[in-house]
Amino acid sequence: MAGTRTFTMIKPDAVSAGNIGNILQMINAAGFRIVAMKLTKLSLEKAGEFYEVHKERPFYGELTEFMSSGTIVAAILEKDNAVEDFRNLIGATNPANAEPHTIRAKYAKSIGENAVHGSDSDENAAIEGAFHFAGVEMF
Ligand code: FUP
Repeated sequence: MAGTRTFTMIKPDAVSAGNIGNILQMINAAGFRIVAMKLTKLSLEKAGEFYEVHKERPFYGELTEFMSSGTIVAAILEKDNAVEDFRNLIGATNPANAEPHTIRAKYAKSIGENAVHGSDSDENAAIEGAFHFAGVEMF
């Protein structure tokens, strides 16, 4: 039976640090199947759209500038309980609070440059996946 889906981005800090391979290895080892994946780059405008929910937050400008500062890897992942299990795999938003075995504990630099994104609900996973991928790019 197919599992549920989540959406992730390997963020510009982790891509420029050469950690795409290490992070994908952790994702594979945790049992996620890759449904869609690409190397891409967000314009400032597109990053603003993606993070629209955070528009009023004080870190919005910094966040959208950072997310459009370099290439990212966007991917849709599938597994039973994908959203929650992936949030557990990536760890807390602030790497200082992330469990040691998590992606953010190993590869994030700070709360802002935190290596990976993971959707926070099934509904947002579908919206975020469709933001980056057409149906024919999902396998
Ligand atoms: P998360 O779901 O763990 O990615 O965290 P949030 O949705 O709360 O925040 C989205 C992104 O905003 C984070 F990945 C990094 C950035 N952020 C900051 O830069 N400062 C903050 O205080 C909180 C979040």
